[in-house]
Amino acid sequence: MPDIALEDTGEKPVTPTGREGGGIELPSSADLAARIDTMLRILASISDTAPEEGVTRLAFTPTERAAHDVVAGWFDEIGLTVRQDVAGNTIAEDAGTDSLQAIGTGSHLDSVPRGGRFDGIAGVVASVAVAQMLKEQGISHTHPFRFVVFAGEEGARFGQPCIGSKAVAGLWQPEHLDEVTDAEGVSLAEAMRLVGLEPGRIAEASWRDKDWGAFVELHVEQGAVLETQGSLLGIVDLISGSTRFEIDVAGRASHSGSTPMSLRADALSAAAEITLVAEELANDSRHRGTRCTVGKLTVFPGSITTIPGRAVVHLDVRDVDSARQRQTANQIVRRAELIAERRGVTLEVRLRSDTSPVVLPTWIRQVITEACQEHTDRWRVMSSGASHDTQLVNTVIPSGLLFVPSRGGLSHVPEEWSSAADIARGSEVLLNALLKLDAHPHLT
Ligand code: HGY
Ligand code: MN
Ligand code: MN
Repeated sequence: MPDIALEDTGEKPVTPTGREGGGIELPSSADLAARIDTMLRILASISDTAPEEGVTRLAFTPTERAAHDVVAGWFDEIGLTVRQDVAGNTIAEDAGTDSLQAIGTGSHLDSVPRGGRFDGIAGVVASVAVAQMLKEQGISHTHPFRFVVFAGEEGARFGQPCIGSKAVAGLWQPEHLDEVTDAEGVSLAEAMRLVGLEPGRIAEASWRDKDWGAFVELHVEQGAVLETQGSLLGIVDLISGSTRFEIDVAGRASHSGSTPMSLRADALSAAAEITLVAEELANDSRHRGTRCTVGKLTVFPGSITTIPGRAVVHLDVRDVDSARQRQTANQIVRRAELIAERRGVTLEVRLRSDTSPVVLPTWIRQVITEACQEHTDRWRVMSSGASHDTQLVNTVIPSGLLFVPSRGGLSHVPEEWSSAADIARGSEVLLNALLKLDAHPHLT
């Protein structure tokens, strides 16, 4: 294989914050679960909300970058070379004995507002644990192993999920980064610049398939299938797609006392009907696998004695079927137009993001299955209702996704919880899967 030189892709070595003195030391090589628990606690403490309110570490905020710096410091301490790309992804490399395509693993550190301590974080901590086990056990591998912390996976702030992994997939045009804004009107490009990144060079973050051979992410399930089925590990065959859009309803604000019901154009009542239509469509028996959610409804002016003149419905349509996902979104819009006509309000529909469901490559899934089987027979193949960085990475290199159980199936809430023992088991299976990929005929 020719030497694969990593050209100057705008990546810069990361000098982990405050390693001299102020750094957060990598937990000692106590037993794996204890080590994982310590790392989880350290990362959970890096948040813009108090612990009892859950973790808030939004995309492209200084808080997200601080978490990246801590993990970069851990990889540095293990002896890996650590880089940050122009999109804010942190990439650590454990060189292989040969110059071959890299095998990667990793996940994300950003969260939803008041979210959990495990979504994304478990996969990052597992990748640190794998890097540590490789070093401690002196395990050599022919392919370079790369450990990735993706930036901005959650769509909560900008309505765009998987921002960093979309960059490695080469799917961003720099001008789009100016068009995407958060609720305060801050553009994604501006937010990236404010934390020292270079959005104008986003194309340089894209991965080339001659540099990368395979990728496997460990993630908490964020659902209750594993727990209710008594399984310990989930091997994902399909990741749901998501279409996220806003329906901005304009009615007529007026006095809540002196305006007769017959003369109203109540934007919130129309928005409420639209919300129930979304739920009705998803509950239709032909929609097994469709999930519609209005997680955010913004009402203006928001005063108890004023009829709402404007209401913005934020919709998230998820599906395992690509065509049905888009059809459902279109059906919601069509029904909303009929509601608007009847109620004398107007609509503006804004698409925020649209990601297709993806079937993950069977040969990677087979490798993960074999790795699971060597640890336990309590594994199952399953689909993912949540979206993941793997969905985007898989557009450029063959990828796989391994789940560990979520207690009560809760996620995106402070009550989100997975056991360090389950994550430790997942980390050992992940290490096993990476080593199997290292010897796989598809990657020699
Ligand atoms: O929203 C999701 O599906 C994921 O947790 N980012
Ligand atoms: Mn996630
Ligand atoms: Mn999430």
